[in-house]
Amino acid sequence: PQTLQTLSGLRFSAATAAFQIEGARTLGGRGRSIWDDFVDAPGNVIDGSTADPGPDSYHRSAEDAALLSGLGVDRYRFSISWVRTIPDGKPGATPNAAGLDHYDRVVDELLAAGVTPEPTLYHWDLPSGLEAEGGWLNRDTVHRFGEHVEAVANRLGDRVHHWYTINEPASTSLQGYALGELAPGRTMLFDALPSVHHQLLAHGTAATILREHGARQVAAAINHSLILPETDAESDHRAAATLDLIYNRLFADPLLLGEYPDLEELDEQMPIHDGDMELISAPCEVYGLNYYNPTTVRSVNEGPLPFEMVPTPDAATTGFGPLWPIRPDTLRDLLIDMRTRYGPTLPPIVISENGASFPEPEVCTEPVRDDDRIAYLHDHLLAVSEAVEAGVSVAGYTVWSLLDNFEWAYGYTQRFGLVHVNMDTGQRTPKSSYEWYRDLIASVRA
Ligand code: GCO
Repeated sequence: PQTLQTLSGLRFSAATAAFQIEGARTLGGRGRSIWDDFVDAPGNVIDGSTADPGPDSYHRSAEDAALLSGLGVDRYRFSISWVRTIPDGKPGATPNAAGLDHYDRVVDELLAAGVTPEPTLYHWDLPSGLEAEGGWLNRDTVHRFGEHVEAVANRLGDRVHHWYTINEPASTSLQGYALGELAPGRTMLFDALPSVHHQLLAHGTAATILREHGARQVAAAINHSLILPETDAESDHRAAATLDLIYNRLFADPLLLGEYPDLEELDEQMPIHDGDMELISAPCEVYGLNYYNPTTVRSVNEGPLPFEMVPTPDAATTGFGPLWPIRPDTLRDLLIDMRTRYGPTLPPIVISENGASFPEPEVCTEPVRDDDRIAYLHDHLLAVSEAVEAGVSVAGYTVWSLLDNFEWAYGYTQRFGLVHVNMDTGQRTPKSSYEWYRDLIASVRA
């Protein structure tokens, strides 16, 4: 459609993450991460699946590259597993050659397919040995991460110039350390806050190392959500402001303004050392932003948190049900809010993830007709184009995900792919949305 022509300057991409697609958890000298521990403990993953073999991209990366080439995307966002490069995460370890060889091959396959690699250096697979020493609550983890980044940059920095540092630190802190829904499954509530600071420091540390290796684009991938009060009551507005603080500003303010928002109401302090905020807020070429849905909250007086998430009124939902409403207009509003809040310190935004799961068959005999996904993606791209027309600078858009994959605690029950994957055989079958995205990219380029 005509209106999407405003997007002709964007780079288009599709995303995956190592633990969600690779399988091969015990091959190539790979070590154990907090996600291996999480999936191996009974009861954590809804369908008991372990991500292995899953889409088996460890063995099928050439097929994935061919699918990306057929899609016509400019770029591919995938992640490099820390436990493949430094299996135990220990200080001063010699990097694991087989792990680096694997990503070397992946990069060459992508370049040969005409797709620019844009790897993420941390998509949740923290080495278990580091979690035993406090994980992201421990400042040393930042230095260990730097060693992983150094090993990867040494090996790939001649061919890879676009990088993501850390992925969705809010999910790790809130769901991983505060609420226990994701690995490492800790339930520390507000005591989890140091994990925020250390992940942001990991971003800054990685950015410095990558720039020394000639990086042209470095960004974190920050998940945001527009927070809506359930009613117009003042208490609901206050609850929404608190969640907005914890979910959005806690990450964007330090990255873009070099300071944390006022955390007095949380009665917590960040473990900041001299120089940290400068490192965290060193300017980046783009701001990576993952967006899926708004969050509606109501205020509550009892319990550990001052708010509770509730269904968004009158919104259609994805495969996840009522807490994943479909409201593309909130992406437009969030992008405009970002610009209003951060003004000239906000670089162009790259949507580093956007997508949806819908109930789809485990085995397909003919291509899945995922009209609901096409509508979701189309409407969110339209929202992006409205934000662009309103003056927000957007440099790229990324679909989550190229492939159906291991959806964390939801195992294989939530399918996000443009390409269907049979998890028993690894067979890949493009869905209608794959053809739609391919045609969309071609048409905005025309
Ligand atoms: C992330 C996301 C992805 C999810 C996607 C759908 O960390 O980037 O959590 O890994 O699969 O957001 O839930």
